Amino acid sequence: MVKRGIEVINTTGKIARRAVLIYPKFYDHTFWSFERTLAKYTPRNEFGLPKRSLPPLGLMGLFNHLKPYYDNIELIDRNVNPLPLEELIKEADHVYIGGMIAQQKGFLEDAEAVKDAGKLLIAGGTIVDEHSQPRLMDMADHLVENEAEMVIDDLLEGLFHGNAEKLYRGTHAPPEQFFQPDYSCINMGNYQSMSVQITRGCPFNCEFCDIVARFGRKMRIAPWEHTEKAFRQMFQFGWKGTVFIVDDNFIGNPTETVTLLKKLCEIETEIGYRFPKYSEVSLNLSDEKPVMAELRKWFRKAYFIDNFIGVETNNIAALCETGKKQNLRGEKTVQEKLTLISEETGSNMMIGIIYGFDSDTSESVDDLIDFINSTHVPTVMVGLLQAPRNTELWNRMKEEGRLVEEATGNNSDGTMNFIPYSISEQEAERNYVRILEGIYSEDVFFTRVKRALRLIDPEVKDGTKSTRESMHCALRILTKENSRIYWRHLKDAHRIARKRFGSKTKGYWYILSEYLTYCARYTHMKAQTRYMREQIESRSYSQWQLRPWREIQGLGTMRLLGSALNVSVQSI
Ligand code: B12
Ligand code: SF4
Repeated sequence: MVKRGIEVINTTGKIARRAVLIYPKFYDHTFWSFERTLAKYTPRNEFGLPKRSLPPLGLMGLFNHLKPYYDNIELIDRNVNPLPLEELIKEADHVYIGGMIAQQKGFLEDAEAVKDAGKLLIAGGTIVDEHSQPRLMDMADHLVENEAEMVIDDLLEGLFHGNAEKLYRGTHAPPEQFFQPDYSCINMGNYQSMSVQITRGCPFNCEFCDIVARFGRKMRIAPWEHTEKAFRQMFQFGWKGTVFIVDDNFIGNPTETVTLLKKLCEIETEIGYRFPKYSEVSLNLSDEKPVMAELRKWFRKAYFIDNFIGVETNNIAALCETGKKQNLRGEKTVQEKLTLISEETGSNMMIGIIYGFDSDTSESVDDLIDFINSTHVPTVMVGLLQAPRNTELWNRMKEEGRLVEEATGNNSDGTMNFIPYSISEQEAERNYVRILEGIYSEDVFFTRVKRALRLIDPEVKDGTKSTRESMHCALRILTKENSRIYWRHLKDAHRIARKRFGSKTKGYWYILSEYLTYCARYTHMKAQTRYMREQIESRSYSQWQLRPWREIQGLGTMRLLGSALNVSVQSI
């Protein structure tokens, strides 16, 4: 492994005195931010602001890597710390800034402030894209695109010698090189959950997904010592909450995942604490193969309380079109597969749904709503189909002349960046609101909640937040926004819990606390649904956005699209 930067700098000293790492603010309401839930129910952070869901893991790893090269280094999450940026970076020689496209506004604001203060600016994270981020490319002194591990030392060496390049393009790092996060660089109390990354990559190749382009199809698994260290550190620093294993498909290599789960159980037995965990997995977790049955068993033992699954749609033609064949395997229906997973893992799940495939129509919306409402899954992330750069869908849309603009980087903002085939863009957006309202009305949501409460049962039922914090949240959920709704369904939750586990047992309290978690999420979903309706109702549409591609093609593309669209398509 080439480690030129490290060797040269180690023999000659530090790169500079002080570095500050910045995680910019998220401004827009997004599905996963759950900011309304966090603002209303959780205790405040150290600055008196609402907690955030998760810490900036990429920067925590970068922090650890950079530590030896500066006398002084600090990580600041701007979603947590409200102090003015100018003050925070006053003493810094180098400012590193990283994040995702959904942070674009905050990113550019901070980048501008850093440059105004005359500091050296280094940008990285999934936002960095030579083609779609021209302002950032202009503003930053140095940028790292893709994974940073294989190029970071070249950058450091360049900074040291004053000859660093403008853009470093990372390649897939071998797992032993993965940055290891340093959990001491954040105040864990500012977050609702902690995160760990164990693997990168996914063996599948769904047409719309940029994960494969980003991380490859071969699973790269961090050495066990990295994972063990992360869990030990979280425990050592007193973390007692949930841990999100952020891997894009934690079961990409099922045999290896079984081994990992066994090791997680061992280490947690040794430290005497079981973190409630959640992750992202593909639907083939329900397959009949023995290794999948083994996996489901170990998910339960390893105390997974939730898993996110990309179900995408009930439209079989759409699944074929998008190459999501793993969702079509076997004889079982999707509902049966989801039920089996919850029954055998004991954990609940969140599912992702996408609308806007070529074979989706306005008529298929009701089917989709009915399908979602027939499951036991309360938390459903619905998005309109987007074609991010570097995906096969992007290439196809470009080839077919349907691409209109860059994807927004927020897959649940009700926008599409290409012309849908069977419906117009306007119809797609209106149908999006219909879907949200169809699945987040009180009756259907709480029906799904009650189904979930009848199924979930992870092996260990302790280990969640401290009683004081839980009580604080519970009190707020039952006294603030929508509280009448939450009281109304509480008696059913109580009955289900009592019938399954007897009164006031651990199982009983587990079910009730899960019920309250769903209530808290509902506050966010309901507000997000309202917000999306307002957003979409306020949009205006050009002629070409009122027709599906199917018709536009028939009418003659050029005449309908007009010059404005042609300019933007050609520039992409
Ligand atoms: C965990 C996660 C989240 C978490 C927490 C994120 C947080 N801290 O706020 C939650 C669940 C809240 C979340 C939410 C969202 N997410 Co998200 N999320 C992820 C996920 C699964 C893992 C991120 C992670 O921790 N990776 C591990 C670390 C080690 O990797 P990393 O951060 O990329 O860092 C590496 C490099 O980028 C680099 N690096 C990072 N920063 C910097 C800075 C500098 C200076 C340098 C040099 C290098 C560098 O170094 C690291 C090692 O190589 C990624 C997918 C993925 N695998 O990356 C999606 C991902 C980042 N999310 C995405 C999206 C779209 C969203 C949402 C908009 C979804 C939605 N509709 O709600 C929201 C927006 C967030 C919000 N708060 O509102 C997209 C972003 C697309 C893009 N190009 O920006 C991704 C890539 C998934 C995808 N393929 O679509 N997300
Ligand atoms: S299974 Fe998930 S992570 Fe893998 S390619 Fe498909 S959408 Fe992407």
